[in-house]
Amino acid sequence: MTPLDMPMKHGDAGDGASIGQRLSRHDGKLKITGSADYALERQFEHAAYAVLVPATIGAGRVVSVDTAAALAAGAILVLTPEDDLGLAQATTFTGQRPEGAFLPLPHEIRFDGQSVALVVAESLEAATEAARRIKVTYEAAPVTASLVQTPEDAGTVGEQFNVAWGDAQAAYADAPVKIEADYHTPREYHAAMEPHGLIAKWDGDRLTVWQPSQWVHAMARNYSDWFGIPMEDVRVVSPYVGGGFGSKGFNYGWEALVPAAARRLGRPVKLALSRPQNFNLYGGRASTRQTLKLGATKDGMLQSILLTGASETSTYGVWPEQVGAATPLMYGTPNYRGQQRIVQVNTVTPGALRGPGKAPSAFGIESAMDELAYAVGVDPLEIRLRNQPDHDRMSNKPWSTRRLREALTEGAAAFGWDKRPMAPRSMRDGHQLIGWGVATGTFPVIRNYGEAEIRVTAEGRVEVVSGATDIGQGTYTVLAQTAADAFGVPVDEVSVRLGDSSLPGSPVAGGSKLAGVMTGAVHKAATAAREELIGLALTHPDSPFHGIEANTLELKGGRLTPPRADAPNVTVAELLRAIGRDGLTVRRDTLPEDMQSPEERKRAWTTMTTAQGPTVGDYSQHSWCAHFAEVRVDEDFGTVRVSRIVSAFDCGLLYNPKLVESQWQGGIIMGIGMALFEEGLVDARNGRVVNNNLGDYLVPTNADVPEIQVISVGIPDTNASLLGGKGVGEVGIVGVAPAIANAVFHATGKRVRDLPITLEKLI
Ligand code: MCN
Ligand code: MOS
Repeated sequence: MTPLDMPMKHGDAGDGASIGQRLSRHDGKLKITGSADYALERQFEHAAYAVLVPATIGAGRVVSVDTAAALAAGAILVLTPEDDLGLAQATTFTGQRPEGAFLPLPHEIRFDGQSVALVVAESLEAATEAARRIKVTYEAAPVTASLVQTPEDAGTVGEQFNVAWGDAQAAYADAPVKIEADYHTPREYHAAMEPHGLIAKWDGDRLTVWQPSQWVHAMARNYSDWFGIPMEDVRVVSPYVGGGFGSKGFNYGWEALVPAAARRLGRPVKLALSRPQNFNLYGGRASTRQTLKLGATKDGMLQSILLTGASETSTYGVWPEQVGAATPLMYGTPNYRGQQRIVQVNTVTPGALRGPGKAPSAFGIESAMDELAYAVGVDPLEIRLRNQPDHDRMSNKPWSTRRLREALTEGAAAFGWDKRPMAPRSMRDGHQLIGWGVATGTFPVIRNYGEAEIRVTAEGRVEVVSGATDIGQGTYTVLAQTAADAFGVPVDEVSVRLGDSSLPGSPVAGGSKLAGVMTGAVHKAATAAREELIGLALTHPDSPFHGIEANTLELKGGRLTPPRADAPNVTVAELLRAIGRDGLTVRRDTLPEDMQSPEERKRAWTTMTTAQGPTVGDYSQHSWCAHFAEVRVDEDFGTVRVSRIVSAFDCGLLYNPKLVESQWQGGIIMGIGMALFEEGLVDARNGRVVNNNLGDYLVPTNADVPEIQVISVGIPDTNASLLGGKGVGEVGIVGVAPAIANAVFHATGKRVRDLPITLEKLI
């Protein structure tokens, strides 16, 4: 079934109140029943199958690749560093296009697992076997395996995100109470169920790519740049995605090999990464270290925060995992200084993973605040309430909405925080030590532009058409709700088509902004369609409303009615039939007047240069949350179980509370993973990620996840988005790990500053 055939199955009356309803996810049933057509599951006649051959050294050079045995074993094509693929560099998300040729199979090896060849055969099995027979000769070089190995002052590629106000060093020196601690977070991975990969098919000089994607437009531009063909001749299709979590937003270099092979062979080629390759052919969250110094008065009022951080990146790309992303926003300190270095190691370039920067940042500051609470003997909830800032000191702007105080108090009430004894090790149940912890989190509101088309069919149904993607977070569903309200039909009458770069423009489903951006664009297009229809109804000579004395009509529940009761009352379909129209198509975008040129439009839909940060405009805009966690720690074995979580959020207006709760819970579950399980283990000899599979890289399973109660304390914030919603997708993970670490301290008296909290750190 295609998205167009799938109506939303819900019974609101189309009276303008679909937004705010708890509709189930449009793609839910399709995914559960196996009828969602994932990009990588498309079948093509004469398709060939590709496998990537990984480097077995962590740094050095490929001297030669012997392909004879692979070709003898059935490979129909092998691409190696010797092949000139004739590719050009692609525009990056910053809008820059580097000069020169693009080499997806460079001789230089920068990390273990880097692709050294692509092997294509008639089946996946044949390609896998042939790939095994590729013999690569290397010249190995010394490896810098990870941040842990690197001295504090080595390999820095730039100090970034330096933030300062007041005189933090002097204030720290003068502070009566001082806290200083180091925090560390390891490499973490997206671990989406659906692997990365693509199917490429050429029709003459036109390329179609089926690929799981958070951003089809940017990927289409990327292929057009690499292959030197117009963007109109590239189509990227991604109707359903089995999880991305930040990893499917941009192209990776090895992806260029698949269309290149398809062109050489003159047939479709498919590549799906193996699970281990999903750990090293694109980057997860960079490992981070941070030293925090907090200076405070004896009653726990912050005087100074000093942050020095470092995160790892590759030797060929810079990904800054901003350990100071949340730190300056959380508390009202009069003095602040934050600095960060980026250190090069032999890894694939790290990337965005749900809550990038904010998640490790919150682990630092929210653990340190707990340490301060114990140093001054003030309850951890109370010390947070005392230090709430009245405005954003970094930008010197007022908060648009910041209901973190409400999140803290309402979350605490639902959790029963007032019964918490202050002393560690004061609650137990047999052999289990029980602890309660609190921590807060934030995520910026990012704004951008979008485009949408509304098609009204002869039957009076409404189709929403956009190239935006639904990666599981609910785009199909909230856009149907938005169109239903703005146009005036029941949501069952709306269908949504997404995930195709030939459709109207959209920014990335990333940065927790797509819902705010695209509900705005769909609202605009659907409102325009409604006005156009009403205009036709009033002016068309064959309309039943022609000549009535009214300057407008109501469109509600799919029916057009004039203000006067005795006048005609017709359905959208009846009107269209009367005036001899078989439908109506209206396309709108939210780009300003001066950004309407073809170049500006391309820039808007394919780069991040039009995204606006949280302090563009008069306010500082963010989503906020407070997490309360209960843990049970086995006194003998040190095993930690999270037994209860209550979290309260300010994300503004919720377009669909059911989906929002699911987003928050999903983020919280990933936070449990961050706290207790997830850690990419790197072999110090060669930089190899050794637990590169879902058996050894642990993520929370159902048995690890307790009941999670989520509460909304938000109010509509129309500075943040047209309908008043703030970002939802990522804020849930931010602050969960420190809430759990703080609960572990409360249970055991042991402060773990090095994630994940595994049993050997507690015994
Ligand atoms: N929503 C809402 N009301 C709001 C805001 C959002 O009802 N005020 C709901 C909608 O259902 C919307 C969803 O929350 O579809 C997420 O909206 P938003 O916060 O705008 O985030 P995006 O649409 O930009 O989605 C991306 C975001 C990110 S950045 C990551 S990472 C992440 C996340 O979403 N990856 C996910 N959630 C994910 N969920 C799933 N299932 N899979 C992923 O890969
Ligand atoms: Mo989300 S990490 O911004 O895709």
